[in-house]
Amino acid sequence: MENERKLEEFQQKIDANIKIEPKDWMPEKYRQTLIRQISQHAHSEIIGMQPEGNWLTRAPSLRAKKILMAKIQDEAGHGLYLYCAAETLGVKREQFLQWLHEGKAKYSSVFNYPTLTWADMGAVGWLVDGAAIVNQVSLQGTSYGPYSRAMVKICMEESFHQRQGFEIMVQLAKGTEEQKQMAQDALNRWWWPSIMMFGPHDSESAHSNQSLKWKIKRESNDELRQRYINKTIEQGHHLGLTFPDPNLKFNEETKNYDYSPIDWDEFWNVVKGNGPGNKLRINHHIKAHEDGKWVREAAKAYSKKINLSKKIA
Ligand code: FAQ
Repeated sequence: MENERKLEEFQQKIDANIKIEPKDWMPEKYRQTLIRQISQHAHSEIIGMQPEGNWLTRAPSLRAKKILMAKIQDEAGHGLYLYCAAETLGVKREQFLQWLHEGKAKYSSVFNYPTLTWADMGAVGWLVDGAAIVNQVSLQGTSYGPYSRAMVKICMEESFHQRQGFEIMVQLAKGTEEQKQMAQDALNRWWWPSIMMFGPHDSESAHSNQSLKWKIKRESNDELRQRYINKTIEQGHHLGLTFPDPNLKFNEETKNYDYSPIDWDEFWNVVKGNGPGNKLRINHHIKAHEDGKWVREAAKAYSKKINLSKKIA
């Protein structure tokens, strides 16, 4: 009875758009869903640094290198905000990383594809960050306070990232025939993976109904995917590039672009760990984590020393 009353009050708060804060009562499933989603999101930001890090030493100019470095650094910051938000739910960072390394925690499927040319830096910024923004702008209104506030800060930086990518695409699309081909090839390879980022169709989405009711998610996977497609097609036309989908067509009735069926076999194959880069990404993360052990130990020892000297003073 007591629990039912609490659940009812909780739902009333959600319906009234009152944010849930870490010390508030929340249903255990709400807490678990947030732990899963926010930590997956954090892992995506950190693993997402790898495909772009691949091109840092080969950027075509000092300007391009500085901008790419700043962008990648921002992604590390996003990961940190999100791990902090997830930690408010009572799980320690070390645990999140252990789940990632053991393959128990997911990260976005899109980061398992390779970045083969410099044009991929354009396509990742334009398409992957572009898709991430559509999702994250919506998540600014999520019901959990710490997640919502992290999203506001992240969105400001993501819009700069998307422009960084689009600028590279503009330069290549307006360049030589060979450069235009590079841009087209990158669009061909990144288009479908970026569409898959939004997850399975609503009818197949295991968590959507409950997450929408609790306003953890504010819009469904398909609604967000369609918004991303509509806005990105216009940008692609501006570049003079074509999308790798013969069925892409504006539908006068729905005012949306229709698109071909998504290859869900490919999506699930990547999600289950068999994409082109899954093993590489995780092994690299494990190695970086092990290599950084001495830094974490030194930081801990230093903070202990500071606390001790504060006590003495
Ligand atoms: N990849 O029931 P749903 C970025 C899983 S950040 C892998 O629909 P949900 C910045 C899902 O976990 C990009 N797995 O799930 C950047 C679930 O499995 P589970 C990351 C996926 O949670 C740019 C199962 O499928 N953004 O890019 C994917 O309600 C450039 C059933 O799915 C976020 O994480 C996928 N794409 O909705 C950084 C945003 N999709 O956990 C560097 C926050 C679904 O039960 C460079 N997350 N799955 O085993 C969300 O909005 C949601 O979690 C969704 C999925 C929409 C991703």
